[in-house]
Amino acid sequence: MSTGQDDSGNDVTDDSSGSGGGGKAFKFTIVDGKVTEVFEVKDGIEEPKPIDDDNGETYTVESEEVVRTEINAFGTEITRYADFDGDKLYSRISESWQGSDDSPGPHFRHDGELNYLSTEGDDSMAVRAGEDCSGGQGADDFYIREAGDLRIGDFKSSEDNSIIFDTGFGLTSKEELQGYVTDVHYDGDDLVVAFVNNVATITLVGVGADVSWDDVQVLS
Ligand SMILES: [Ca+2]
Ligand SMILES: [Ca+2]
Ligand SMILES: [Ca+2]
Repeated sequence: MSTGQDDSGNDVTDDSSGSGGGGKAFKFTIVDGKVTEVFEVKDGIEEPKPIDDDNGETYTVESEEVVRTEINAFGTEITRYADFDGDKLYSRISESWQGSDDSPGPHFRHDGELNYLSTEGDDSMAVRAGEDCSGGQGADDFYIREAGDLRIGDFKSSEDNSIIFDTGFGLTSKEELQGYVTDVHYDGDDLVVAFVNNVATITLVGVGADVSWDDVQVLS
């Protein structure tokens, strides 16, 4: 993956750079409309990934996209991949999760799609460790579902952006979430929020004063 950052966050025709994909690219061998091989590509090296090794995972081809569906004891995860620029390298473009309430797993509340690539409109973005997540123009929602060192590249309260915690661990209020915050400080214009035991930090790059707890929602 290129480390070049697409500052606009709006160019969805180029899936090889910018904020999409969570730092990974994928290659698929497609024969007669069926995915027969999957490779993860990192730094130009292709690693084969097993398909359906546990009978829980299927790949289908839907027009220009490859769709991976994984069903496990906790729920169903659907990941979509696309290759907009035709270089055979696919990026993850979205994920969605549907869990069952009586499973022991994480109970995420948002069951719509979360996107890796932004548009000029209002996006629901998946914030993943490893890259700055940018929403581009529009009133974007940034969803926090995993721990790690998370970075949001273009948070703007004045654009009606929101940070939505959907951790799956049953948090019910901002007050409860704030109980896990151990440090909040500015590093230049970047706001850094640290959580207990350093399980996660969230950095709002260049946000300055354009954010408050009013921009935060807690789903789970
Ligand atoms: Ca591509
Ligand atoms: Ca947007
Ligand atoms: Ca935005």
